[in-house]
Amino acid sequence: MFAALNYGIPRRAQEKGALELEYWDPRCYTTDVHRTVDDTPYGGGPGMVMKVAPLQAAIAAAREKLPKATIIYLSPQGKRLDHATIAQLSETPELILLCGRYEGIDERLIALEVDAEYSIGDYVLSGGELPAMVLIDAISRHLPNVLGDSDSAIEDSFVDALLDCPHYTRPAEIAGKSVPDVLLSGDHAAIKQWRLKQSLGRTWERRPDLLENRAKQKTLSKLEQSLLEDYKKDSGRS
Ligand code: 9D3
Repeated sequence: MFAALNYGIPRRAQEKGALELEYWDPRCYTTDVHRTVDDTPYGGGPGMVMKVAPLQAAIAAAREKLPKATIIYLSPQGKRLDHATIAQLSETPELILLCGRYEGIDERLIALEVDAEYSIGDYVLSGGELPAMVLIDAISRHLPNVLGDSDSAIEDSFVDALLDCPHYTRPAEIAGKSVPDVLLSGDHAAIKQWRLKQSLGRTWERRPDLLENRAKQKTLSKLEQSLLEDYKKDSGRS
C-alpha cells in the first residue's frame, strides 16, 4: 500500500535523507501456522479485533531501530489531525505509526504502547494505512530542504487560517470565461489586495468556522473587514 510514498514530495524527502521509512508487518511476528493477527471480540458483536501479541512483537522490532520513538495510533477515536499537530510531529525525530485493520486493536495494546491517537476526519475508512500516508505526506512538506524554492513560497492556507484565493493560467479566455482583469494589470498592490479579498470571501462562504477562529485570535484588520464587506456586497449575499 505504501508505494504511494515513492512519489512527489515524500519521495524527494527520502532522496534528500530528510525522511526514512521502514515497515514492520504484524503478520511476520506471529507464531502460529496461520499467521493469525486477529480474533473474535470479548463480549460478542461483529468483526474481529487485532491481537496484542503480534503487534507488541512488531513494535518491539521497530523500537530496536527507533529506541526513542513516539508511537502514534491512527484511529477513528483519535483527535483530528491539524496543521499545528503536523508542525509539532515534523520536529519529532522518530515516529512509529501504528495502523489497525478490522474493528480495531485490543485496548490493552493501546494502553501499553501508544503515546497519541489521531484521526484524519469523520468518515469511515478500511484501515489506518491511508491516514498514515496522509500524515507522512503532510510531515514531509515541513522537513528541512525538502520543498524546492517554487514550492516553499506556497505555504498552506492553514498557516494563517484563510482559504487560498482562485488561481489562473493561460489562456486568458476559455469558453467565454476570462481571467479577472486585475491579474493582467501588472499592478502588484492591487493584485495582492484582490487575492486577500478572495481569500476572505471564500473563507466566509465555505469555512465560516475558520473566520471565527481567526477573529478570536486577532480581530480582522480594518482593511480585511472592508475587503470582506466589499466581497459580500459583490456576492449579493450580505
Ligand atoms: C465500520 C466500522 N466501525 C464500526 C463502528 C468502526 C471502525 C473501525 C475501524 C471504523 C473504521 C475503522 C478503520 N479506520 C481507521 O483505521 C482509521 C480512520 C478512519 O476510518 N477515518 C478517519 N481517520 C482514521 S485513522 C484510522
